[in-house]
Amino acid sequence: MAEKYNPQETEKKWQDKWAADRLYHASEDSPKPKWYSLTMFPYTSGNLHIGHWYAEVPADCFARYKRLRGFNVMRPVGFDSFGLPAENAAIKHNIHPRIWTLNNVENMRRQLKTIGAMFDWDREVITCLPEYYKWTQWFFLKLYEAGLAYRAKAPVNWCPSCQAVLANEQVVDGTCWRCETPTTRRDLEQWFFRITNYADELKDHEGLDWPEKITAMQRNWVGKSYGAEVSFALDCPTAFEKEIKVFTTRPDTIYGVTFMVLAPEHPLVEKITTPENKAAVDAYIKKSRTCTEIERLSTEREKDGVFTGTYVTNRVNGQKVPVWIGDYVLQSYGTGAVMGVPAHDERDFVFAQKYHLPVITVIAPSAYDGKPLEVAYINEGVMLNSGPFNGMPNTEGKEKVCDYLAEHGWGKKTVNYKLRDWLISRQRYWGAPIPMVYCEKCGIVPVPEKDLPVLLPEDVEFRSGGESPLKYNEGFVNTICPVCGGKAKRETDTMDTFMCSSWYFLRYTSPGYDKGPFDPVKLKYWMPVDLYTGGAEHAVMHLFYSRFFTKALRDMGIIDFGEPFKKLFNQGIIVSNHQKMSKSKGNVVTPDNLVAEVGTDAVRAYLMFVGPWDQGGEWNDSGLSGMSRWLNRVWNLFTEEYAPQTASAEAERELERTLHQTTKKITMDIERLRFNTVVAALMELSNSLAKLKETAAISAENWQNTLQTFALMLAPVAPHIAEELWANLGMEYSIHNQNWPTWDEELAKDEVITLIIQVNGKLRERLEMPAGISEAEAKETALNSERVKPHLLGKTPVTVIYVPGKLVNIVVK
Ligand code: ANZ
Ligand code: ZN
Repeated sequence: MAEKYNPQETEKKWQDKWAADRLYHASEDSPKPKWYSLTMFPYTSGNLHIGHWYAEVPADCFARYKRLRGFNVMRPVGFDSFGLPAENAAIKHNIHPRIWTLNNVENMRRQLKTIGAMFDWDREVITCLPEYYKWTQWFFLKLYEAGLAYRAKAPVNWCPSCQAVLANEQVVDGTCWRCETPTTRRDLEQWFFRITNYADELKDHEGLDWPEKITAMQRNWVGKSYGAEVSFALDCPTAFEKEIKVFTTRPDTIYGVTFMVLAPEHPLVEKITTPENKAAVDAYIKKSRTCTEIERLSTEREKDGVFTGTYVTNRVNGQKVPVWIGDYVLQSYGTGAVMGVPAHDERDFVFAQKYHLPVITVIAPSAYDGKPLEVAYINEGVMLNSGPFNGMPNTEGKEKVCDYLAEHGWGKKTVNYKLRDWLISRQRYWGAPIPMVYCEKCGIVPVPEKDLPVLLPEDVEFRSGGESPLKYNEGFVNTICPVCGGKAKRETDTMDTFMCSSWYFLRYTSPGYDKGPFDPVKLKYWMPVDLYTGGAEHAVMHLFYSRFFTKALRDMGIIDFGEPFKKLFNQGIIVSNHQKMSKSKGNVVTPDNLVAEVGTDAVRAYLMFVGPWDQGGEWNDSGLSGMSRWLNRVWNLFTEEYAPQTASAEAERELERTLHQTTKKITMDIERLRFNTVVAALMELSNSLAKLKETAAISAENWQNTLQTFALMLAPVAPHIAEELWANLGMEYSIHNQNWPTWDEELAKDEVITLIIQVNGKLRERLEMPAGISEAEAKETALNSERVKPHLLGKTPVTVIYVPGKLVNIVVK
């Protein structure tokens, strides 16, 4: 009897050896083709949960497979470590964010090592360390030089009682998280990146192998709308402006306008509001200030507004229409003003019903009877009540109305994007300081590159209000102007942490490099990332910003490619009792405990087995024990003595076929990132081998080769036990440096037999079937055969007789 397998001991042994040998260190001077395998780096929350494992394990399996396929695989790891949680923890537990974060890094590093992944630890990056954020600041300077960074006023959440800026997360139901005072919005000078310059390019995913779901979300995020800007005549004694411009995607409905709505923040509101309406307008503006844009646009929210008292003229027909304000119109989109066409827009219809505004149908539904519409008609149709355009299909009308407006100077075709510039200023401590200085004489001055990094001071006082302590740190704020040497003040905002993660994958290519953010030669070798995996929740922000950075760098001539991630894949989530795991539900699975119980390989194999990787699956403790028992059976298969008798050609052929078939299946499934069926196929193979072993009809040499092939295919899934079994077979270290097995199509083919199908003894069909077909399969195929079915109609099969490899006889009454 072989000794029982001890996963914990074996796993530790190999992990130590792999680390000592730097087995997974990837260098650039390999003759093999490169493969950059990347998983979104974890945030330093402190603990690795099962979701992290689910992100890492199948990705590691694939990277290992690529390595066996002859690629020079680089799989780096690091920590996203700036951000609000560290600061909150600091305030709550009175611990410095740096200490809190670095403690977490240490714990998570230890936990990550238990995964037994092929991480190249020499490439670790930690975004909160000066050696890293120095280059984050460098990127800021580059974007500034390129005209892609600018300063402008933008609203922030403000608590009037704490007198402090609040992050979005700190506004709970419109109130301050600390004192529950309703928050307001306040304008502050902040830094933006001109990501909108890249709107069209970011919408385009040509040549990328990305999930359609994600590319669609990115296109929506860019939100390109074709339409027209139309000006309405304003004749108001208190405003010198003579027109108000709207943006519409439906110029074909211009004759159906019965009102106009301005965003409450629209600069004309104050000027055109008549004295009798002023109180109502002011109250409305005040109310809408407490809502976020998302709330304002929500379809569930009631659309309301107030009348300003002023009218504008629709120039195409001379109609006067009232000007309202309503907070479903956003100041930041289009022109901040909308022409209301209730007949053909759902929101406008609701608005018109509520305030008894007229509804004029200008696009006829088919077989329109001329009666008032019950709901907005938003589809295509023929134009009516539209002057010279009557009778024209509205699709054509869209173009024609634009031409008409342009001829008269009343409007023009335009394109609008939902995408906004990226606001990167954070009024926080735990982030990379923005490397800018304000000088009384010279104005805004960038910190010279040679003075980077602008270090975050250590000695700061945290204020519970949430405002950046940097503002009150005299030593930090007061500096000298790099241009004139006079007194100057530093920018006290820090950068959005999404900046740190927008380029970390570039840093991995040469993490120690100190002449720039990356060594251009190494970068050229590794980039782009061949397979990027991570959660679908990053569809827009992180994946979007990373693409922007890459494109901006390309346009600065620093790199020569424009897309960072060739292939993208999003894993699903692991649930427990059909619910997302959460502390409050008490259904959290802790990887550390599992590893202690059954070992890493079993957890790895189980995570891959629970379901297709992109769909996730249900965690089940007994499933995990099953996996652990399977690995034990594999152990026994290898280590319990094999005593061959005389080899049989038939058994050897069966073994050969099974091996080639399984190799083919596993290879193709790994290529599709379908790891659940890979594990299932390995299990099936081990069962077949166990049966064949009993027959003792396989030669000793052939048996040895078979075990080698099996170990190789097990290696990406369960790298430790595979390494141990490989060593036991007397093979050279390391299994992870070998070649993936190949298969032969011919040898993988099933042998074919001809089955005769009879009904009540009469020959009805001959069927070609694989030699190894089971009795149940043979009977089922026979009963369902098209030639046989007519003879079974209305009758019941009494017995079905199977003569293996020869015949199925169906007896019916
Ligand atoms: C008149 C009209 C008639 C409209 C009709 C639609 C249907 P997207 O596709 O999102 O670009 N709109 C324009 N600016 C707005 C703003 N700042 N806030 C809220 N809504 C705004 O939608 C553009 C449409 O949304 C525009 O076309 C305008 O309403 C409205 F039968 O103009 B439409
Ligand atoms: Zn100066």
